Amino acid sequence: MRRANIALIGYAFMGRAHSNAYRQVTPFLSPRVAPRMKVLCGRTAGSVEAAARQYGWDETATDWEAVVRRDDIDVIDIAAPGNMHAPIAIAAARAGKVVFCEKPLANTLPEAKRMLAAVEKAGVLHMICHNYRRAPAVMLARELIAGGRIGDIRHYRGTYLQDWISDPAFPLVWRLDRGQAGSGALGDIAAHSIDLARFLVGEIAEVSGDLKTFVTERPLPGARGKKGRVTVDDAAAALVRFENGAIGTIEASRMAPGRKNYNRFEINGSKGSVAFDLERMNELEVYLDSDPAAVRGFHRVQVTEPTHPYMKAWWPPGHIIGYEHTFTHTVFDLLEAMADDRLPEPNFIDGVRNQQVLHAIEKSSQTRRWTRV
Ligand code: SOE
Repeated sequence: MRRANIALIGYAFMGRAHSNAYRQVTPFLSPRVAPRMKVLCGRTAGSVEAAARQYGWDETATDWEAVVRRDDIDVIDIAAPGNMHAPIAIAAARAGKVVFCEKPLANTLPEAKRMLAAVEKAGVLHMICHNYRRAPAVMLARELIAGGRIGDIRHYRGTYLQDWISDPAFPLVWRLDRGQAGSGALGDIAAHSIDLARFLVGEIAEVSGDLKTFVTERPLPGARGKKGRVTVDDAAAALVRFENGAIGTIEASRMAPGRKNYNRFEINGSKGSVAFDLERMNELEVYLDSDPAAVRGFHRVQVTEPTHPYMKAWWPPGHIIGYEHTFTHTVFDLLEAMADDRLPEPNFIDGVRNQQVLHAIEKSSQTRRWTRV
Protein backbone atom coordinates (compact mmCIF):
# COMPACT_ATOMS: atom_id res chain seq x y z
CA MET A 1 0.00 0.00 0.00
CA ARG A 2 1.38 3.40 -1.02
CA ARG A 3 1.67 5.90 1.83
CA ALA A 4 1.70 9.70 1.75
CA ASN A 5 3.22 11.69 4.56
CA ILE A 6 1.07 14.70 5.36
CA ALA A 7 2.11 17.97 6.97
CA LEU A 8 -0.80 20.11 8.11
CA ILE A 9 -0.21 23.80 8.74
CA GLY A 10 -2.86 25.24 11.07
CA TYR A 11 -4.66 23.49 13.88
CA ALA A 12 -7.75 25.60 14.64
CA PHE A 13 -11.25 24.67 13.46
CA MET A 14 -10.30 23.73 9.88
CA GLY A 15 -7.09 22.01 11.03
CA ARG A 16 -9.21 19.88 13.34
CA ALA A 17 -11.61 19.02 10.52
CA HIS A 18 -8.73 18.00 8.23
CA SER A 19 -7.06 15.95 10.98
CA ASN A 20 -10.28 14.06 11.57
CA ALA A 21 -10.59 13.39 7.83
CA TYR A 22 -7.12 11.80 7.69
CA ARG A 23 -8.01 9.59 10.66
CA GLN A 24 -11.36 8.50 9.22
CA VAL A 25 -10.49 8.04 5.59
CA THR A 26 -8.55 4.76 5.70
CA PRO A 27 -10.80 2.59 7.85
CA PHE A 28 -13.94 3.69 6.02
CA LEU A 29 -13.13 4.61 2.41
CA SER A 30 -9.89 2.62 1.84
CA PRO A 31 -8.09 5.05 -0.49
CA ARG A 32 -5.29 3.51 -2.56
CA VAL A 33 -2.84 5.98 -1.00
CA ALA A 34 -2.96 5.87 2.79
CA PRO A 35 -2.28 9.14 4.61
CA ARG A 36 0.22 9.23 7.42
CA MET A 37 -0.31 12.09 9.87
CA LYS A 38 3.32 13.10 10.08
CA VAL A 39 3.65 16.75 11.14
CA LEU A 40 1.29 19.30 12.60
CA CYS A 41 2.67 22.83 12.30
CA GLY A 42 1.54 25.98 14.09
CA ARG A 43 2.98 29.18 15.52
CA THR A 44 2.76 28.41 19.24
CA ALA A 45 4.75 25.38 20.41
CA GLY A 46 2.65 24.54 23.48
CA SER A 47 -0.69 24.72 21.69
CA VAL A 48 0.47 22.86 18.61
CA GLU A 49 1.87 20.06 20.79
CA ALA A 50 -1.43 19.76 22.67
CA ALA A 51 -3.38 19.74 19.39
CA ALA A 52 -1.07 17.11 17.86
CA ARG A 53 -1.56 14.81 20.86
CA GLN A 54 -5.30 15.28 20.71
CA TYR A 55 -5.66 14.82 16.94
CA GLY A 56 -3.05 12.06 16.57
CA TRP A 57 -0.12 13.64 14.68
CA ASP A 58 3.36 12.04 14.96
CA GLU A 59 5.36 15.26 15.31
CA THR A 60 4.99 19.01 15.68
CA ALA A 61 6.79 22.01 14.19
CA THR A 62 6.59 25.78 14.45
CA ASP A 63 8.59 26.72 11.34
CA TRP A 64 6.49 26.05 8.22
CA GLU A 65 9.38 26.84 5.88
CA ALA A 66 11.46 24.05 7.39
CA VAL A 67 8.49 21.65 7.13
CA VAL A 68 8.01 22.46 3.45
CA ARG A 69 11.72 21.68 2.79
CA ARG A 70 11.55 18.21 4.37
CA ASP A 71 12.19 15.34 1.97
CA ASP A 72 9.93 12.96 3.84
CA ILE A 73 6.78 15.09 3.38
CA ASP A 74 4.54 14.41 0.36
CA VAL A 75 1.54 16.68 0.95
CA ILE A 76 1.37 20.19 2.39
CA ASP A 77 -2.12 20.85 3.72
CA ILE A 78 -2.78 24.56 4.35
CA ALA A 79 -5.39 25.39 7.01
CA ALA A 80 -3.72 28.62 8.17
CA PRO A 81 -5.29 32.12 7.83
CA GLY A 82 -5.73 33.44 4.27
CA ASN A 83 -2.66 35.69 4.21
CA MET A 84 -0.47 32.58 4.65
CA HIS A 85 -1.99 30.57 1.77
CA ALA A 86 0.08 32.10 -1.04
CA PRO A 87 3.54 32.00 0.59
CA ILE A 88 3.07 28.44 1.86
CA ALA A 89 1.50 27.09 -1.34
CA ILE A 90 4.14 28.66 -3.58
CA ALA A 91 7.01 27.35 -1.43
CA ALA A 92 5.37 23.91 -1.26
CA ALA A 93 4.95 23.77 -5.04
CA ARG A 94 8.58 24.75 -5.56
CA ALA A 95 9.58 21.95 -3.18
CA GLY A 96 7.60 19.50 -5.35
CA LYS A 97 4.83 18.77 -2.83
CA VAL A 98 1.17 18.04 -3.47
CA VAL A 99 -0.66 21.16 -2.24
CA PHE A 100 -4.06 20.99 -0.55
CA CYS A 101 -5.42 24.38 0.50
CA GLU A 102 -8.42 25.72 2.43
CA LYS A 103 -10.76 28.19 0.76
CA PRO A 104 -10.79 30.91 -0.43
CA LEU A 105 -7.63 30.11 -2.34
CA ALA A 106 -6.03 33.45 -1.44
CA ASN A 107 -6.78 36.90 -0.10
CA THR A 108 -6.55 38.58 -3.50
CA LEU A 109 -6.92 37.59 -7.13
CA PRO A 110 -3.27 38.31 -8.05
CA GLU A 111 -2.15 36.05 -5.16
CA ALA A 112 -4.48 33.27 -6.31
CA LYS A 113 -3.11 33.53 -9.84
CA ARG A 114 0.46 33.34 -8.53
CA MET A 115 -0.44 30.18 -6.60
CA LEU A 116 -1.92 28.56 -9.70
CA ALA A 117 1.12 29.55 -11.77
CA ALA A 118 3.44 28.03 -9.13
CA VAL A 119 1.70 24.64 -8.97
CA GLU A 120 1.45 24.47 -12.76
CA LYS A 121 5.11 25.39 -13.24
CA ALA A 122 6.18 22.80 -10.68
CA GLY A 123 3.87 20.16 -12.19
CA VAL A 124 2.49 19.18 -8.77
CA LEU A 125 -1.07 18.08 -7.93
CA HIS A 126 -3.25 20.66 -6.20
CA MET A 127 -6.66 20.81 -4.61
CA ILE A 128 -8.81 23.40 -2.83
CA CYS A 129 -11.03 22.32 0.06
CA HIS A 130 -14.61 23.12 -0.91
CA ASN A 131 -15.93 20.34 1.29
CA TYR A 132 -19.66 20.94 0.71
CA ARG A 133 -19.37 19.53 -2.81
CA ARG A 134 -18.73 16.23 -1.08
CA ALA A 135 -22.01 15.99 0.81
CA PRO A 136 -23.63 12.96 -0.86
CA ALA A 137 -26.88 14.91 -1.40
CA VAL A 138 -24.97 17.64 -3.25
CA MET A 139 -23.24 15.02 -5.41
CA LEU A 140 -26.67 13.51 -6.13
CA ALA A 141 -27.96 16.96 -7.16
CA ARG A 142 -25.04 17.19 -9.56
CA GLU A 143 -25.81 13.74 -11.01
CA LEU A 144 -29.48 14.64 -11.53
CA ILE A 145 -28.55 17.93 -13.21
CA ALA A 146 -25.84 16.35 -15.38
CA GLY A 147 -28.28 13.60 -16.39
CA GLY A 148 -30.75 16.25 -17.59
CA ARG A 149 -33.39 15.24 -15.02
CA ILE A 150 -34.38 18.83 -14.18
CA GLY A 151 -33.81 20.18 -17.69
CA ASP A 152 -32.12 23.46 -18.55
CA ILE A 153 -31.16 25.39 -15.45
CA ARG A 154 -32.89 28.72 -15.02
CA HIS A 155 -32.37 29.73 -11.39
CA TYR A 156 -29.70 29.25 -8.71
CA ARG A 157 -30.46 30.59 -5.24
CA GLY A 158 -27.58 30.17 -2.80
CA THR A 159 -27.85 31.34 0.79
CA TYR A 160 -25.19 30.93 3.45
CA LEU A 161 -26.04 32.45 6.83
CA GLN A 162 -24.32 32.41 10.22
CA ASP A 163 -24.73 34.57 13.34
CA TRP A 164 -21.45 34.32 15.25
CA ILE A 165 -20.52 38.00 14.90
CA SER A 166 -24.03 39.48 15.42
CA ASP A 167 -23.09 40.75 18.85
CA PRO A 168 -21.09 44.03 18.53
CA ALA A 169 -19.15 42.94 21.63
CA PHE A 170 -17.69 39.98 19.69
CA PRO A 171 -13.94 40.69 19.42
CA LEU A 172 -11.92 41.70 16.40
CA VAL A 173 -10.62 38.23 15.50
CA TRP A 174 -8.46 37.53 12.42
CA ARG A 175 -11.45 36.78 10.22
CA LEU A 176 -12.53 40.43 10.64
CA ASP A 177 -9.17 41.79 9.49
CA ARG A 178 -8.70 42.30 5.74
CA GLY A 179 -4.92 41.87 6.02
CA GLN A 180 -5.33 38.35 7.36
CA ALA A 181 -8.65 37.19 5.92
CA GLY A 182 -8.90 39.11 2.62
CA SER A 183 -12.63 39.66 3.01
CA GLY A 184 -15.43 38.80 5.45
CA ALA A 185 -18.59 36.81 4.78
CA LEU A 186 -17.69 37.12 1.10
CA GLY A 187 -14.54 34.96 1.09
CA ASP A 188 -15.41 32.93 4.16
CA ILE A 189 -18.85 31.63 3.24
CA ALA A 190 -20.14 33.20 -0.02
CA ALA A 191 -17.10 31.45 -1.57
CA HIS A 192 -18.82 28.13 -0.76
CA SER A 193 -22.10 29.23 -2.41
CA ILE A 194 -20.11 30.36 -5.44
CA ASP A 195 -18.33 27.01 -5.59
CA LEU A 196 -21.64 25.15 -5.41
CA ALA A 197 -23.05 27.42 -8.13
CA ARG A 198 -20.09 26.68 -10.40
CA PHE A 199 -20.20 22.96 -9.58
CA LEU A 200 -23.92 22.56 -10.17
CA VAL A 201 -24.87 25.22 -12.71
CA GLY A 202 -21.76 26.44 -14.52
CA GLU A 203 -19.46 29.43 -14.82
CA ILE A 204 -20.64 32.81 -13.56
CA ALA A 205 -20.26 35.48 -16.24
CA GLU A 206 -21.40 38.68 -14.55
CA VAL A 207 -22.35 39.96 -11.10
CA SER A 208 -24.02 42.86 -9.40
CA GLY A 209 -22.71 42.81 -5.86
CA ASP A 210 -23.26 44.55 -2.56
CA LEU A 211 -21.15 44.36 0.60
CA LYS A 212 -22.03 45.76 4.00
CA THR A 213 -20.22 46.16 7.32
CA PHE A 214 -22.78 46.78 10.06
CA VAL A 215 -20.39 46.88 13.03
CA THR A 216 -17.38 48.97 12.07
CA GLU A 217 -15.44 48.79 15.37
CA ARG A 218 -14.98 45.89 17.76
CA PRO A 219 -13.10 45.17 20.99
CA LEU A 220 -9.47 44.24 20.43
CA PRO A 221 -8.76 40.81 21.93
CA GLY A 222 -6.57 41.08 25.01
CA ALA A 223 -6.57 44.94 25.08
CA ARG A 224 -9.11 45.84 27.75
CA GLY A 225 -11.53 48.57 26.63
CA LYS A 226 -9.71 49.27 23.35
CA LYS A 227 -11.44 48.91 20.00
CA GLY A 228 -10.14 48.39 16.50
CA ARG A 229 -11.60 48.90 13.03
CA VAL A 230 -13.36 46.06 11.20
CA THR A 231 -11.91 46.03 7.69
CA VAL A 232 -14.06 43.34 6.05
CA ASP A 233 -17.73 42.91 5.11
CA ASP A 234 -20.25 41.44 7.55
CA ALA A 235 -22.59 40.50 4.73
CA ALA A 236 -22.40 40.04 0.97
CA ALA A 237 -25.09 39.71 -1.69
CA ALA A 238 -24.97 39.39 -5.44
CA LEU A 239 -27.21 38.95 -8.44
CA VAL A 240 -25.41 36.65 -10.84
CA ARG A 241 -25.74 35.74 -14.51
CA PHE A 242 -24.32 32.42 -15.67
CA GLU A 243 -22.66 31.79 -19.02
CA ASN A 244 -25.37 29.23 -19.86
CA GLY A 245 -28.18 31.77 -19.45
CA ALA A 246 -29.28 30.87 -15.91
CA ILE A 247 -29.67 33.70 -13.41
CA GLY A 248 -29.16 33.57 -9.67
CA THR A 249 -28.69 35.13 -6.29
CA ILE A 250 -25.98 34.52 -3.73
CA GLU A 251 -26.36 35.85 -0.22
CA ALA A 252 -23.99 35.40 2.71
CA SER A 253 -24.06 36.91 6.16
CA ARG A 254 -22.46 36.24 9.52
CA MET A 255 -25.06 38.49 11.15
CA ALA A 256 -28.28 36.49 10.79
CA PRO A 257 -29.39 35.70 14.38
CA GLY A 258 -30.47 32.10 14.79
CA ARG A 259 -28.77 30.93 11.61
CA LYS A 260 -25.74 28.94 12.76
CA ASN A 261 -24.45 27.37 9.57
CA TYR A 262 -27.39 27.67 7.20
CA ASN A 263 -25.98 26.68 3.83
CA ARG A 264 -28.82 26.22 1.40
CA PHE A 265 -29.42 26.25 -2.33
CA GLU A 266 -32.37 25.80 -4.62
CA ILE A 267 -31.98 25.18 -8.33
CA ASN A 268 -34.88 25.36 -10.76
CA GLY A 269 -34.68 23.85 -14.21
CA SER A 270 -37.13 23.62 -17.11
CA LYS A 271 -38.31 20.15 -15.92
CA GLY A 272 -37.83 20.17 -12.17
CA SER A 273 -36.04 21.53 -9.12
CA VAL A 274 -33.59 20.42 -6.44
CA ALA A 275 -32.97 22.00 -3.04
CA PHE A 276 -30.37 21.30 -0.35
CA ASP A 277 -30.08 22.49 3.22
CA LEU A 278 -26.92 21.65 5.19
CA GLU A 279 -28.96 21.47 8.39
CA ARG A 280 -30.65 18.40 6.84
CA MET A 281 -27.62 17.32 4.88
CA ASN A 282 -28.62 13.69 4.39
CA GLU A 283 -31.61 14.76 2.31
CA LEU A 284 -32.11 16.24 -1.13
CA GLU A 285 -35.41 17.85 -1.99
CA VAL A 286 -36.41 16.89 -5.50
CA TYR A 287 -39.33 17.95 -7.72
CA LEU A 288 -39.69 16.31 -11.13
CA ASP A 289 -42.28 17.25 -13.74
CA SER A 290 -41.96 13.67 -15.00
CA ASP A 291 -43.47 12.19 -11.81
CA PRO A 292 -47.06 10.94 -12.13
CA ALA A 293 -49.44 13.89 -11.58
CA ALA A 294 -51.12 12.29 -8.55
CA VAL A 295 -47.89 12.18 -6.52
CA ARG A 296 -46.01 15.05 -8.09
CA GLY A 297 -44.54 17.42 -5.54
CA PHE A 298 -41.29 18.15 -3.72
CA HIS A 299 -40.15 15.03 -1.96
CA ARG A 300 -37.19 14.41 0.33
CA VAL A 301 -34.77 11.76 -0.85
CA GLN A 302 -32.78 10.19 1.99
CA VAL A 303 -29.34 10.13 0.43
CA THR A 304 -28.09 7.19 2.49
CA GLU A 305 -28.40 4.24 0.10
CA PRO A 306 -25.23 2.30 -0.80
CA THR A 307 -25.82 3.41 -4.40
CA HIS A 308 -25.55 7.09 -3.40
CA PRO A 309 -22.17 8.82 -3.71
CA TYR A 310 -19.71 7.75 -0.93
CA MET A 311 -22.46 6.11 1.16
CA LYS A 312 -21.50 2.47 0.82
CA ALA A 313 -18.39 3.27 2.88
CA TRP A 314 -20.53 4.19 5.90
CA TRP A 315 -23.59 2.74 7.55
CA PRO A 316 -26.76 0.85 6.54
CA PRO A 317 -29.43 2.98 4.76
CA GLY A 318 -30.99 5.65 6.98
CA HIS A 319 -27.98 5.77 9.31
CA ILE A 320 -27.00 9.33 8.66
CA ILE A 321 -23.60 11.02 8.33
CA GLY A 322 -22.50 14.55 9.32
CA TYR A 323 -20.45 17.67 8.60
CA GLU A 324 -17.07 16.03 9.18
CA HIS A 325 -17.72 13.43 6.50
CA THR A 326 -17.64 16.14 3.82
CA PHE A 327 -13.94 16.63 4.67
CA THR A 328 -13.29 12.89 4.77
CA HIS A 329 -14.76 12.55 1.27
CA THR A 330 -12.67 15.49 0.05
CA VAL A 331 -9.48 13.93 1.43
CA PHE A 332 -10.46 10.57 -0.12
CA ASP A 333 -10.76 12.25 -3.53
CA LEU A 334 -7.37 13.90 -3.05
CA LEU A 335 -5.71 10.57 -2.17
CA GLU A 336 -7.39 8.74 -5.05
CA ALA A 337 -6.22 11.42 -7.47
CA MET A 338 -2.72 10.95 -6.06
CA ALA A 339 -2.99 7.19 -6.64
CA ASP A 340 -3.82 7.87 -10.32
CA ASP A 341 -1.44 10.83 -10.60
CA ARG A 342 -4.26 13.02 -11.94
CA LEU A 343 -5.48 16.45 -10.94
CA PRO A 344 -8.27 16.30 -8.33
CA GLU A 345 -11.27 18.62 -8.35
CA PRO A 346 -11.86 21.28 -7.22
CA ASN A 347 -8.30 22.45 -7.77
CA PHE A 348 -6.45 25.77 -7.95
CA ILE A 349 -8.03 26.48 -11.35
CA ASP A 350 -11.40 26.41 -9.56
CA GLY A 351 -9.86 28.45 -6.76
CA VAL A 352 -8.84 31.18 -9.21
CA ARG A 353 -12.27 31.16 -10.92
CA ASN A 354 -13.94 31.46 -7.52
CA GLN A 355 -11.59 34.30 -6.60
CA GLN A 356 -12.49 36.07 -9.86
CA VAL A 357 -16.14 36.02 -8.78
CA LEU A 358 -15.25 37.31 -5.29
CA HIS A 359 -13.17 40.05 -6.90
CA ALA A 360 -15.98 41.01 -9.29
CA ILE A 361 -18.50 41.20 -6.42
CA GLU A 362 -16.17 43.54 -4.50
CA LYS A 363 -15.58 45.69 -7.54
CA SER A 364 -19.27 45.83 -8.38
CA SER A 365 -20.10 46.80 -4.82
CA GLN A 366 -17.61 49.70 -5.04
CA THR A 367 -18.67 50.93 -8.49
CA ARG A 368 -22.35 50.06 -8.09
CA ARG A 369 -22.33 48.54 -11.58
CA TRP A 370 -22.77 45.09 -13.11
CA THR A 371 -19.27 43.66 -13.46
CA ARG A 372 -17.93 40.93 -15.74
CA VAL A 373 -16.09 38.12 -13.98
C1 SOE B 1 -16.38 30.01 9.66
O1 SOE B 1 -17.21 30.99 9.24
C2 SOE B 1 -16.50 28.73 8.87
O2 SOE B 1 -15.74 27.81 9.56
C3 SOE B 1 -15.95 28.79 7.45
O3 SOE B 1 -14.63 29.24 7.42
C4 SOE B 1 -16.08 27.46 6.81
O4 SOE B 1 -15.56 27.45 5.52
C5 SOE B 1 -17.55 27.08 6.81
O5 SOE B 1 -17.69 25.83 6.26
C6 SOE B 1 -18.10 27.09 8.20
O6 SOE B 1 -17.84 28.31 8.80
